Amino acid sequence: MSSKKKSENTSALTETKASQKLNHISNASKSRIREIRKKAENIEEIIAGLLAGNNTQLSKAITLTESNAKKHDAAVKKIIAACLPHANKSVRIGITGVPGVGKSTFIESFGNFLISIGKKVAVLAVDPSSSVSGGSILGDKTRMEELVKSDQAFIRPTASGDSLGGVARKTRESIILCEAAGYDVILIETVGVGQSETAVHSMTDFFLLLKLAGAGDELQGIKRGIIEMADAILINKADGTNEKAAKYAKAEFKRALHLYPEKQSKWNPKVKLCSALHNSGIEAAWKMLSDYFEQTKNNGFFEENRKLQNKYWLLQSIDERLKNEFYQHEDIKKALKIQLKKIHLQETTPFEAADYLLGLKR
Ligand SMILES: Nc1nc2c(ncn2[C@@H]2O[C@H](COP(=O)(O)OP(=O)(O)OP(=O)(O)O)[C@@H](O)[C@H]2O)c(=O)[nH]1
Ligand SMILES: [Mg+2]
Repeated sequence: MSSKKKSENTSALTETKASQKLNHISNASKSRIREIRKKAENIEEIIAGLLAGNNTQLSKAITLTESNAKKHDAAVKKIIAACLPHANKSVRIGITGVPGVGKSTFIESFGNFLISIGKKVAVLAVDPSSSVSGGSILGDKTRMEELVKSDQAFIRPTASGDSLGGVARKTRESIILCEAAGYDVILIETVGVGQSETAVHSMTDFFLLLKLAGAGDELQGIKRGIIEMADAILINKADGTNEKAAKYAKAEFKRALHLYPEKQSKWNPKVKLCSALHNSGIEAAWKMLSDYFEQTKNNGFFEENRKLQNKYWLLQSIDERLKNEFYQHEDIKKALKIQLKKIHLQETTPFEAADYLLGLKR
């Protein structure tokens, strides 16, 4: 008895207490360590899976890059860094055209053709309107029935975001991830009515404009600048009773394209017919694209253009970051509200207010 009592009072007891205390601390940190390890394992798993061409892991990686949460920053950097050495080995094709021209139908037909010749096809999108509506340009996967089912295809709806810049950045990162996952043809869709074409043009090697016969440019909502960016105009729905009008439109566009200055790529933009619905002109479209890639890889433009695009995206990223850091700062948010009110009351000028806001310590 006494010996037990004695032992309870010895340093051994103190030690037990101490170790209990330590245990308590180490339990908390243990779970923290476990959490960190789990996250690290998850990231490793995502990277390994993605590089092995696993679509589920690719999706997870894209979801992480699309997240605006600061806590994902480190993971995203790690994933991108792991993917970069495996990226760049693809052709990136921008596809634009007004709603209803047949973009989704074309991507289904073209994508399936590409898979039939052994390619892996990723479909991404840039759609600024979906950032507002929360909707998605590729919501109509019903038009891509076959492609959706193929394990050689990866279809990702447009990223949502609060600005075109944000959405475009996410799409650019997705391109890198898709390439690292082994996708060798990247199709990037956008609706041909706004600023998003410029963004898509600046992240692709080839810019394809889908058009309809018989509708004027005003009617199709296509801006002159978009025609200037196009490496090819594909007149879709050249089938049935529409075929004659399509042939006529082709001649018209060919004439019109002569009026544009020579492209830096030295490529002469082509005008072709196709019927996405009936799979005609699809193989010819790929042949034309292959010719383009061959020509621009031989004359150095392909490589040069990607470098230029990277420089452009560096500046874009800085712009984007600076703007976000500014507008998301709590003090700025409050001060901006006050300055807007002051402008309304004509108590300050926009320039004065801007000077003041930009001069605030953040
Ligand atoms: N006749 C004919 N109809 C086509 C062709 N391609 C597409 N269509 C039809 O045109 C309609 C619109 O096609 P989509 O592929 O959804 O067009 P979209 O450009 O993706 O449209 P948005 O997603 O709204 O921008 C559908 O009813 C298609 O079946 C074609 O080559 N010929
Ligand atoms: Mg569509």
